[in-house]
Amino acid sequence: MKGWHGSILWVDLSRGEYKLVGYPGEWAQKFIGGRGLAARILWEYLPRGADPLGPENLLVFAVGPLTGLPLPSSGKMVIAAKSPLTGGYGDGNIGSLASVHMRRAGIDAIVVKGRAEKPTTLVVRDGKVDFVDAEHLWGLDTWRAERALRSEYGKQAGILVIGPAGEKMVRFATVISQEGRSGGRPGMGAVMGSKNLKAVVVIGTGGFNLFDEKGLKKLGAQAYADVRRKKGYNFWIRQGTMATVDWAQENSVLPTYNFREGVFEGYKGIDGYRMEELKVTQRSCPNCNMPCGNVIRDAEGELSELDYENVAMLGSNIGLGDLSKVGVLNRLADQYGMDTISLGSVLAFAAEASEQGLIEERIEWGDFDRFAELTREIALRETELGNLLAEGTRRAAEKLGGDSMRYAMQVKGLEVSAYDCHAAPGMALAYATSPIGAHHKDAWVISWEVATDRFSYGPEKAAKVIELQRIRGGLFESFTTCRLPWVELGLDLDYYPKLLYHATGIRYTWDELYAVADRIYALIRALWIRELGGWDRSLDMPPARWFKDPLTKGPLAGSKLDLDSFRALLDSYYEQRGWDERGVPRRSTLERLGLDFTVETLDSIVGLRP
Ligand code: PTT
Ligand code: SF4
Repeated sequence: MKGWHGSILWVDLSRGEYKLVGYPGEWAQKFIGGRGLAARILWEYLPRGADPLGPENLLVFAVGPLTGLPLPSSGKMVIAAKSPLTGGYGDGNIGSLASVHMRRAGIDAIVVKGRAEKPTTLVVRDGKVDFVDAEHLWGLDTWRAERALRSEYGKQAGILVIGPAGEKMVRFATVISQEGRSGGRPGMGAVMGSKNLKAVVVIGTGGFNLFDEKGLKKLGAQAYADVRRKKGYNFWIRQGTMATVDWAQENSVLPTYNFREGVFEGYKGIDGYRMEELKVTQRSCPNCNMPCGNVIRDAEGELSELDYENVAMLGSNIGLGDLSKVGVLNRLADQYGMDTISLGSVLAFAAEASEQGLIEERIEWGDFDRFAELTREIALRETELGNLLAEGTRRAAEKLGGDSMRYAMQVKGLEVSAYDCHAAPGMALAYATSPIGAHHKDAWVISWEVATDRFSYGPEKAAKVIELQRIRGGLFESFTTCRLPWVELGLDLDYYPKLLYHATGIRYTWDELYAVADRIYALIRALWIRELGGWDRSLDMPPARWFKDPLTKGPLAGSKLDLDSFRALLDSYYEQRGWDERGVPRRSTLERLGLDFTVETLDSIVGLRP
């Protein structure tokens, strides 16, 4: 098999054992890698009903056949597990040298099970594993921990770490790399913490096992050159994803005051031009020639790497219009190792719950000092309120009761990312049907939506969401490379099947690639059904706020989603996917996609429809 190594590194932390094991070639061809491979592994080996924070949960680090190769932005990997935030399938995508090293180490996936007795660092060298004491690193923030490991294992080692939030099992703790890359929004850092796993160091020195290395290098070089020639390249280098702040304000989708509004009076203080004034340097993931890690000096004089999502959620969404202060909250999130999107959402939830008298303490919008303290309390689970918010908005609302679920901006337990949907039914559908909860990464349909008929609930919206889910959530997550060369600069998508051919020798047609993506989506849905023990279409509904509380400011004041129209849109989505009206894949769909192995289990849980 060319293009893949065909090996999974199994690590048992409870026993301190490991083994390198082959997996069926059919898995590689049918699921490609990254998210696809992770979902296939979890279906096969995750004990049904496992506690996400228990030793039986499996933590999967997976790369794909394009990862690490000399082609645009290929330094990415997927980290997946059963999520402690949602109870279903969870994953995230992180840019890290660790992904390149995994390829060179001859490993397609590392699967970690069990729980180490003491804090441990896993050191993987070309398929051999050392279990190294990490007691001296426990309690350190992600920057300090990574620096300590770097001085031990070298500047070029691949390093993934958790911070105090992961150790304390904050349900939205993430995995951090390179002091500013974060992956695994649905609590992948908490899963690492639950296993007493402080860090994973990967060092690989081998080759990539390619079908046609020369052809791949030639085409990869051409793609790199194309990226540089793109019209938007220079502005992208200046602002990266931060340009989205002004765009979101103009289109009334900038999350403001816990998604009550889509415009923010202080947006100029947090936009891409303000960022340019504060910018001190630029960083990137490995193998990338369009670096987007914009680093500013924050209000406390430290470096902070900004992205649109971070700034909108920790800026306008909590009423804070000073980018250097937003930068502090963003840096704290990176250092503690937790997701900025969920953090911004729980802080806004606290401010609104306080305004509504649901919690006693008065928390004011835009109160930077209190939000900074609260960030620490959440990360360390220090106070009653910090501990409550560390559970995420859904659990916090369940505990607070009253009307508080109205202020919990989440789907399936994962907090909504930074696009308001009062007047964007297609984007609301993208959140509602994302396979990990409300993440924008699978279908960022909103830019298309606002440029076409944004108020329509027609079937074309469901079709567009599915098309994007196929390309973004199915293919880029399984290739596994960064999707931004295509999304942001318009790199021709046809490069990818050709690159895949040079890597693997397999000529996938677009129909075959879409079938791979649909297979991955149906398998992930099957995993959710198995782990939750059933399915209900209310799990595919956006937050109630967008249906109930209309926007009061900006050109779209008065807008809100219409419930009946949205339900019809969801029906159309299910139908186009070959899922029944409950949101369960039909037996015929599972069989067509080659997922026969899920049929018996699903049938016994929900009774499959033909
Ligand atoms: C991603 C999510 C995003 S998506 C952002 S900003 W974005 C937030 N970034 C965080 C951060 O930073 N620190 C932190 N403590 N928490 C954060 N939470 C949020 O996490 C990221 C880039 C970006 S920046 C995006 S869109 C693209 N995402 C890709 C993806 O998902 N898949 C893929 N094949 N390519 C992608 N390319 C881009 O990567 P999650 P990263 Mg991220 C500091 O992890 O869990 O998927 O959530 O990985 O290396 O930081 O790169 O406007
Ligand atoms: Fe990383 Fe940005 Fe480059 Fe993508 S475009 S690989 S997120 S630096």
